[in-house]
Parts: sequence; C-alpha cells; structure tokens
Amino acid sequence: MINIKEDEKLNVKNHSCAHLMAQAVKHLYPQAKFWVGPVIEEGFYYDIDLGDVTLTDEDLPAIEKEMKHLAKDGKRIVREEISKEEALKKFGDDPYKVDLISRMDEDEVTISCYTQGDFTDLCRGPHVESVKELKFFKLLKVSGAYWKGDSKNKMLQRIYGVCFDNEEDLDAYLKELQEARERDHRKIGKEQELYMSHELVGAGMPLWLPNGALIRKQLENYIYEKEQKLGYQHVYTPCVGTVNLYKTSGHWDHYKENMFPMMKVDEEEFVLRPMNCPHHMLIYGNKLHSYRDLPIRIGEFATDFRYEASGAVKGLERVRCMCQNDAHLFVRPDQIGEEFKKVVSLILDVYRDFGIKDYKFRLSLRDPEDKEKYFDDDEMWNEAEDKLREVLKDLGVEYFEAVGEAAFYGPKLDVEVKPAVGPEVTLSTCQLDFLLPRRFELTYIDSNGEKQIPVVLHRAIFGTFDRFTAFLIEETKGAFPTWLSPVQVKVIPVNPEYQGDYGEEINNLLRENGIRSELDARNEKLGYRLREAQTSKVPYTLILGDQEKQDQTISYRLYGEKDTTTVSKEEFVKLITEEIKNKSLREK
Ligand code: TSB
Ligand code: ZN
Repeated sequence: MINIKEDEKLNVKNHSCAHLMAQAVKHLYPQAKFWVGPVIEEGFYYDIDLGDVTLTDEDLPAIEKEMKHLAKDGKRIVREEISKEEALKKFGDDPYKVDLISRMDEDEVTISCYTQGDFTDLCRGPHVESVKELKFFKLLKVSGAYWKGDSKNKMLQRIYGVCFDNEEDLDAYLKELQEARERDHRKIGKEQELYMSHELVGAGMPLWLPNGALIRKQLENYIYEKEQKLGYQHVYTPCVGTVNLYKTSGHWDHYKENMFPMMKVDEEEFVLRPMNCPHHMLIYGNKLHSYRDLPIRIGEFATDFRYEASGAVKGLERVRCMCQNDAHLFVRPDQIGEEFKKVVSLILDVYRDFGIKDYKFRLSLRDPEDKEKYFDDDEMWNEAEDKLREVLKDLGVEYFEAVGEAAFYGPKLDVEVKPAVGPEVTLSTCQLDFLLPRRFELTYIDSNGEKQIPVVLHRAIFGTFDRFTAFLIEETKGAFPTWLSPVQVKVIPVNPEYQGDYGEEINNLLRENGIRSELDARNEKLGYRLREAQTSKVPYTLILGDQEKQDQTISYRLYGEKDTTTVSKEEFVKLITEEIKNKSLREK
C-alpha cells in the first residue's frame, strides 16, 4: 500500500485537502474549532472540536459534498507571514490556536497562515496553488481522539480522509483499503469467534474463546516441541514479583511507565510482571553451574502485564495482558555467535512452516558516538555486534541496521511485519544482555575453577501468542491451514433424512481419528449449509449423498474451490491425517 506521507506530491495534496475539509466543516458547523491536521501514511486527518455535536460516518457525505462545491469554486491558497502578536490577535478567541502559537519556538519570529476564500489556518505548508487541484478525495471515517492524546483532556472528533491525483488511483486505493479491512484480525476474530473483549475485564485484556484457544494451543504445542528438541527446559513462574525483584533487575527504574502500579499484600509490595527475565535469572541462580553446562535455556509461556496507552491497544496485536513465547539463554561469551545462530535459524524455520514471507530483520546496534547511553564494555559490544553480523551473513539473511536503537544492555535483532491496518510491529526478537546477569550476580565456574559471568540472550520466537495469532489471522484471512483450524471438517449429508446416519458414522470415524469434525444435519437446504461451511472457512466440506452412502465413499470440497473429489472413507482419513501431521499450508 502506498505511503502517502512519504510521497512528496501526495503529501502536499493531502495536507491541502485537510484544509479543504476543515473549511467545509466550518461551513456546516460554524462552532467548529480546529486542532491539528497532519498527513499520515494513509492520507490525512483533522482533529476538530465541534462543541456538543458528535459526528458519525453518516455525516461524512455532506462534508464531502461541501468540499466538492468549494473545490469547484477554485479559490487560490494564499500564504501570508504574520508576527506572533498578530497571530495571537487574529486567533485570540481560539484556545487551540493560542496553544499552538504559544508553543512555537522562541526564535520563530513569523508564523505562516494559509487562506482560501473565507478560511484561514495556521500552517507551515506547503500547499497546492488552488483548491481546484483537489478533485479525487474521499473521507474515510470519523473517530474520537483526546486532545493531545491525553485521556484527561476533551475528546475531539478526528475525521480521516485521503486525496489522489486521479480517479483510478483513488479507486485502487479504496479497494486496497477495503481488502485490508476485510483482513483485519479484529473483524475476523469476531466473525469466527476467536476472542472477545469486555469492559468488565478491561481494555487490552482479550478473552480467548474456544476457537481462538484451540489455535493458541496448537501454537503452544508446536513451539514447545521444537524448543524441547533444541534443549530448552520449560518452567512455570508466577505472573507477579515483588517491587524489590524489579528494583534488582532495573525495570523499576527504567521500565516503570510500562508497568501496572504496585499493590500491597500484607507487608509485601507486588507488581504484575511486565517481563519474565528476573524470574528466570533466579532459576538460573538456584544452583551452581559449570562452563560445561552452558548454554542453559529456560523457556516459559509466560503471562505479562504492560501498560499500553488506551489509544494504542489493538485487538490481539497490542494488548495489556499478553503471553510471551519466552526464553532466556545463559551462555558463555564464546557461545554467543553459535547460540544466536540457533535462534535465528529457529525463527527462519518457524516462518517457513507458517509460510510467512513478508518480514524484515532489523539489527539494532549501539551508537558508537554516544557510548554514555550504553552498558560500558567496548570490547564486549564490538565483538558481539560483529558476531551478530557474521551470523546473519552466514545464514544469508537480509537485514537492515538501526544504529543507536540497541537496548542499554546489548544489541538485538527484531523481526518486523506489517499488519493489515496500522504501522509495523515486532514479532520475533532476540536480545543480547551483558547486564542482567551482573545485577543478579549470576556466575558459572570456568575450566580454571574461576567464577565467570554468563551472557543472556532474551528471545521470543512468536513474540507473544497474542500478537502472532493476530498476524496469522491476517496472513491467512481466517482460512487457517488444516492443522490450526478450529473445525477441520464439516460433514453435510445432502438429505439428513436419508443420509443422516451415514453422516454421523463418518463424523464419528473422523473424531475417533483425532480430526476436529462437525456434523451439519440440520433441516436446512443443502445450498444454505454449504454456503455456511464456506463462510466459516472450514478447510474440508464433505457432501454425502445416496451414492456416497451406498459406496461407503466421501465427496469432499476444499475451501475456496468448486470441484469435489470422491475417495474411500479410509483414504480420506489417511489424506487429512497426513496433511495435519505435516502441518501443510493451504494454497493461497
Ligand atoms: C524476549 N525480556 C524480553 C523477552 O525475554 C522481552 O520482553 N522482550 S520484548 O519486550 O521485546 O517483548 C517480547 C515480544 O512481545 C515482542 O517482540 C513483541 O512481539 C511482543 N509484545 C510486546 N508488547 C506487546 C503487546 N503490548 N501486545 C502483544 N505483544 C507484545
Ligand atoms: Zn527477557
């Protein structure tokens, strides 16, 4: 999808279109006061105070109509520079503008304004020459947005729109947008009853429904098995810790704003944990380790709580209660490269299994000019960063470097993906850490009998089950591969009166073989039942008529296909069992 903000010409056009929209809103709602109207990746928006009026999407066509009318009028957009005093005089009765003006840099002596006909707005510009150039636009939606993004402030109305050079581009974009909305995991999550939210539980606290829970369980089993084979040891630890635990780890000082507030129980002060590293450090420290024991890999499917701004919370993708597919790997410095390579290989392996192709590796490094910001051990940093690069080169992995983006405690590698709607997010992560083992005074005994400090690799392959599931829903558009589908087979007797018993027999046979099958012998028309199976995206629909019953066969139709194939019932069990065992992907 095109990034409008980054396209120089479209950026200007969209900005001008935001002004045109504001002008139209002012005509229709004279009480309107305007806050900011920036260009974004998807077009533009304007935050508006309409007093007591709350807009809905149904109000947008009237605003669009007024915009078209104004655009036809063809007024020129004229720039003017005025002094701060003049600006304050001109916009003195508008608290939003006064706020903007007073926050401008001291050395900004003049302020630019843009006027088109009867509408003037403060703005840096640039703009198109005349509103006449704004022909192909569309207002997309309206939503509430707190002034300055702060929930203590007044709720303003945010109208989103987009503007293009011609009709074709606009149509193509709207079509893409529609497709993205169709793929949005929040929409599919609701349709397929994968998860829900409830205000009584709280924002960003999803409840996994049976269908979603089934998918998650498959993911857990899948990655657990892989990790076990790779020598991980899985643990269970509580999702709270004392404030002292997080003071020891440093999170209390450096991560507090992302944490839920402290709660007191008797004399102990607890926090809901935002990360699991401290617990795993304690497990490592529970016994003595020799250099021969390393690497030690402690894994956990661990629930964490993080404060995410209410505006940032999004479906399963950005939650406040999440479950990480976490592990902490304790290694000797000489093992960093090898262990890191194993983690990256595991990421690649998993992405291959899920058919994920569209992702970027980002290697976050220290800014050598700004060493203050980082854990102080030059040699360690240089060696580690070189090693990470070397591993990525060895594996033939393409990546980009983000200098200055490393954590205080070490460099890291993240995998970035693009959701259907909204900015990129991180799925997998692997972070090197020189510091935490020191804070917890962790050691191992080297070959000379001396105490040494291990290095830790924090890694999450799925990231969290929440975010990974959100991504998977969007990747597959809800048509999951058979091994992950909550319902794998729908058995439909053509006429339940005549083939209902055969349907039941087949359904039982499949269930006995561990296949998630459901019988639809409702007294509904065949077409209706077939259509319903289709919209639920179940991979296999079995259609059983007289012929099938007589021959003891099965006719099946794959999701998204029209043809049916007839096989013996034994053959069908065999083919679907193989497919599930191999975790085969569906054709796209
Ligand atoms: C990997 N201590 C490390 C861990 O050992 C850690 O917590 N890293 S993290 O902060 O990067 O989080 C791990 C992963 O959780 C991220 O890569 C991301 O995929 C996922 N994640 C982070 N925040 C959220 C959130 N609010 N909702 C859903 N998933 C999230
Ligand atoms: Zn960690």
